[in-house]
Amino acid sequence: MIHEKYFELRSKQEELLSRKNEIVPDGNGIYDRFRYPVLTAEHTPLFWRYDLDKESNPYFMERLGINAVFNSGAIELDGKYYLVARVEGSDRKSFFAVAESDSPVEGFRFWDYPVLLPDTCSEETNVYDMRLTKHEDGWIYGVFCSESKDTSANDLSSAVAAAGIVRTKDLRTWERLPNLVTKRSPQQRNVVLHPEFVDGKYAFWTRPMDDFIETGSGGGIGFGLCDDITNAVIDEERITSSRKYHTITEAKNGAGAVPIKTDRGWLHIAHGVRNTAAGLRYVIYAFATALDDPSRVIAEPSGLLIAPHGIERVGDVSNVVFTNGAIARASGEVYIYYASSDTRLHVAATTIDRLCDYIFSTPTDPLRSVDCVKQRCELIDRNLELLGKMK
Ligand code: M1P
Repeated sequence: MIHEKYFELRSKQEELLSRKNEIVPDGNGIYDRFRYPVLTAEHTPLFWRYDLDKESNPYFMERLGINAVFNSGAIELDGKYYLVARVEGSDRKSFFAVAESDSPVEGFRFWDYPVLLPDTCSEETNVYDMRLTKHEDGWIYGVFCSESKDTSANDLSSAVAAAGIVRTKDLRTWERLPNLVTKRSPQQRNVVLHPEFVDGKYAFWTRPMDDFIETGSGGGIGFGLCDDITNAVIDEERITSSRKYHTITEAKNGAGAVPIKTDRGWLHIAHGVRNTAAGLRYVIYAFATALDDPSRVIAEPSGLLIAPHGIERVGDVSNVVFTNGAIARASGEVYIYYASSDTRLHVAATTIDRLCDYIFSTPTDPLRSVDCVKQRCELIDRNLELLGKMK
């Protein structure tokens, strides 16, 4: 017999799932934030968490709790919007689950079952942060972090991060391919498959790392080519958007959403990390690379695109915003799915035109305070002249 409490919780959850979202007024002109997150732990089906049977669960306890729903890959297929979210159980293990909606900003509902990836690596302990690439070869690829214990180290927490690769046509049946091998980088996270062939090869955005947390000698977002996606090996990685001293990327950075192709170049929405007295601070930034050479950065506006605001600043890993998915529609609308503080998932809406204007017309970071002041004074001069107030 189904516990009566289930019906109570289900009707409350229905209110959450059918809640309308709305733009937060007075945005910054670059994008609009929305009032409510698009996915949270409370969005997961009750039957993933509770044993509904009154006999075996008289107190209606959560048996397998969900701790957080965050970093999601995103894709539009046949006019519907799909998020492949990172769902983290109370046991700290993450897995993937598909949520679907007719709208890009509200109404996301999880499918009945999470994704059960083919189990090809017995050492793999955790999986997370899938990027979904609709590739010109006809497949949809999912590239994610495959984490295993580092058995060569004495430290209990030592781990190894690699890029796992799966492919699908419908988000239901997944074929697992061997993990990406990068000959010069011992670890990889935040790897993204480029949607087009480059010089006839598969192209990956990588993030070379010496260690599980620290990128060490890894200088930024890398780019590498491989001949065969079914046995992906990258010999050389070229650094594209590099980490820089005293910027938002000083500690590390990493590719986020699959690059968006425009007439002016490939638009990239990535994350940058810096250290603070309160720990690492993750923000989202943007840059563009050339159409004729996607590894060549042609515009990198100064500073950040999205920083954690208000409640976004608080969560399991506070002071973090992170993206691994965006949907660019043929109409020019762009939806950036970003998670806050490793806890919940939000959406920001913009357009290709607005993003291009932001990326190509925002000045670059002059890297020194004195030059930043000069840069700001030039803006003030122009504005005061326009206002007729120039001294
Ligand atoms: O906790 C913040 C983020 O940390 C990692 O990102 P990076 O590899 O750049 O440090 C990822 O584990 C990501 O999932 C997480 O949101």
